[in-house]
Amino acid sequence: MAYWQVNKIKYIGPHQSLKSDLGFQYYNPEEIIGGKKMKDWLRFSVAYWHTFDQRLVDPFGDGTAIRPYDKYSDPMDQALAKVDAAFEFYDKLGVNYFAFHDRDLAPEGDTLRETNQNLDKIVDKIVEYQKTTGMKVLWNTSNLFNNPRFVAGAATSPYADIFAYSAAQLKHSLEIGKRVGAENYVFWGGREGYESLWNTDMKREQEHAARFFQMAKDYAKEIGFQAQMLLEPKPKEPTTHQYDFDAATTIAFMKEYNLDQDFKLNLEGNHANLAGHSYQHEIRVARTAGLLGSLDANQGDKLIGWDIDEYPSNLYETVAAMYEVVQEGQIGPHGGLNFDAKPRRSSFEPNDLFYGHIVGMDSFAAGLRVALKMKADHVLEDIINERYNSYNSGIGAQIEAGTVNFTDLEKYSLDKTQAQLRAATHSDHLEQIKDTINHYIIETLS
Ligand code: XLS
Ligand code: NI
Ligand code: NI
Repeated sequence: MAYWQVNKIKYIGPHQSLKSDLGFQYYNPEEIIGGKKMKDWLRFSVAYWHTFDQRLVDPFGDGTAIRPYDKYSDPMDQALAKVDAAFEFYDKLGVNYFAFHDRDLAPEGDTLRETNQNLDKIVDKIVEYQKTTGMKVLWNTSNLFNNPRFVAGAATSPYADIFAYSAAQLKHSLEIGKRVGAENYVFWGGREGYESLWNTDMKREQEHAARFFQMAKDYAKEIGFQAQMLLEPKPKEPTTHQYDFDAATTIAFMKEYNLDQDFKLNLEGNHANLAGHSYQHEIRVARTAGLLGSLDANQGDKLIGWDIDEYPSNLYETVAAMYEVVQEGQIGPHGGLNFDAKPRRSSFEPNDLFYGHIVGMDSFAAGLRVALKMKADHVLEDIINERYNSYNSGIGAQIEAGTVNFTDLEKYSLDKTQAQLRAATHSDHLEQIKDTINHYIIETLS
């Protein structure tokens, strides 16, 4: 039985008007571009939670979603039907990866033992599908934030029984990651932060979180689960302050607790905006530290300001993100673009899930095309090399080599006139750079 009333989505090339047909305008998976197939640059992943579980609720309204497995009222029957629907969806969309939380797949029982039994039954079915389809798991993770037991956090909960339960839940999630061959394992600390400092022992909570990550890494080693471990920063929401605020904060935490050898970062566009940064900034910070792992592809609405997880459509932002990826040569060692994104509440029909992924995939594919063209033409490289040119010889080279001190620099500078110093600087012509970027976007995509 077909769950989704669409044919396989194909590359149809740029269209001039609103499409009646579903198809990719910029994403051509097998096309070799910049030395690799497009699909290998981008490694798109469907997020199970948003795509198959999300009912399109908002804080003021019930879910509006119409989904093809709604007729199954028994939760386990529905969970099993969702797996069929999911694999048909991956095939029709033409993606090779998906991502999931433990709780996305199957309902909880009253004890962890019962919960694990439900989960294993669904994972059995997923593993069977993987054998026939070759579908891979970009990452899996554990939902340690929805259930009321996590009201005050999981690893950072002030209640030791909750820490213990979280560890036990995560243990099984790692075992499942191994069974499905997940390439990465993500930790998004849903409620790992505080509501108020007045009742919080911040140091103790952060030490507990670090201990939790260390134990997770040790257990993954013990069972031979080789996924790259990733921390996903987010500054706030649901808590007032999340400990993994942004890339820089999370890197400092990783270094303080010696986690930077085993963990990298999974960065999300909407989270970057909530932290007051651009997505590009977060990716640059991670790259600079050698800790770029993977990307959650979505965008926020700057006028709303919540984590609304829109499908990416802003070409300027996807160009900037892919510019960083192209400079890096890849997203991360095992990274991909996971659509941590959902349709708007008013886009409630099943096919809107395809439209959402298509605009997201096309936007990143377009971004990749533009970024590669800019790189081929050395547009920004030349500008940047020129800008730092004074460090390549003379006093600049001595500063970088560490062969001069303050006394030497005083001697060098003491009699320089203001006119000489002004002559040492140059206009950045930033407006011209932006005009050039616009030109590359329009030229490459038309
Ligand atoms: C929520 C997070 C979440 C993680 C996975 O804001 O983005 O979806 O990616 O737990
Ligand atoms: Ni995310
Ligand atoms: Ni998010």
